[in-house]
Amino acid sequence: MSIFPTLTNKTYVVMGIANKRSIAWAIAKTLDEAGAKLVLTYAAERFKSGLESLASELKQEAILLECDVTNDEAIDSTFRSIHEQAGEIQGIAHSIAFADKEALRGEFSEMTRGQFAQALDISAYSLTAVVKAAKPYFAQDASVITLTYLGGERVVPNYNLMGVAKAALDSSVKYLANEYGPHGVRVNAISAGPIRTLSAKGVGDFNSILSELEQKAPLRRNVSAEEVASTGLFLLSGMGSGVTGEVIHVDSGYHIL
Ligand code: NDP
Ligand code: KAL
Repeated sequence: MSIFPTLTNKTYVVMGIANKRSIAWAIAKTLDEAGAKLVLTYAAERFKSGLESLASELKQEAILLECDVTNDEAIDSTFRSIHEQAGEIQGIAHSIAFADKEALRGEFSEMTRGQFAQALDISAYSLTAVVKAAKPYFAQDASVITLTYLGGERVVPNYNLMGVAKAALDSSVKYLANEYGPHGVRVNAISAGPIRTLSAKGVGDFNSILSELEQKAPLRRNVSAEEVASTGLFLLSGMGSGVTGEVIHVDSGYHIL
């Protein structure tokens, strides 16, 4: 008997696919493999055609919707539309973060008030905004995941204001888990090790972070987006029932050092 969960006829929303390297894309492929009905959201019209060609690789036909998470009305109308087109929502993968590149190098305190507010808005508040908008449409045992990073727990050079945003995100996961638990909705985070994606490109000293993990982490290797996605499948499916308010590190064990 296979223990691979079956998600046939269950609707999952995946937010944050920029391209084929995105962690969200690995999550979408894994959910698709498990038979889920997928809704993929993108930030702006210019990303639509790229996502359409990626989505054509999926087994099931996905619904594509624009959703800029800085806009409350856009979030509300996206979730209304998801409900109209796909019924109740079994789960959401929130894989979205942004900070001004200029603030992701050098001194932490050199950032501006505006850079700080934008990073916290897109990378932390958006999780709550999305959960709030989905509330009327959640299935009774729905599950939400978000992606976080170790730089929210301890100082990692150059991560700067994103570290503060991830700390806020991790804390939001706990408050949301407590509030939504009585409704049967679980909320968890995956803390991923460094993975070469568009976001990781050209920021900080990414290569040295990859090689430090390879040399020191218990597993002595880096992790793949697919490994993050299989933990995502566990949390988003019934296999993770009983787990909420948790941060699971998928980082070869680096965080224990
Ligand atoms: P990607 O660059 O592939 O994904 C980041 C996504 O954020 C993009 O799809 C981007 O959308 C989206 N986004 C930014 N601003 C907005 C907005 N206003 N509205 C909607 N979407 C927006 O990188 P990753 O896959 O690496 O990142 C996904 C998550 O994983 C992030 O939370 C990141 O912090 C986290 N993470 C990544 C790690 C890594 O090493 N890569 C390690 C640990 C955590 P668009 O392209 O359409 O603008
Ligand atoms: C310590 C690490 C090295 C890198 C330092 C900071 C990384 C911050 C992540 C943040 C999400 C990156 C950006 O916001 C980049 C942005 O300013 C420019 N890029 C874009 O606009 C592209 C086109 C779009 C698609 O990107 C976004 N985000 O919209 C952290 C490493 C080791 C681990 C990482 C990369 C963690 C993480 O949180 O992503």
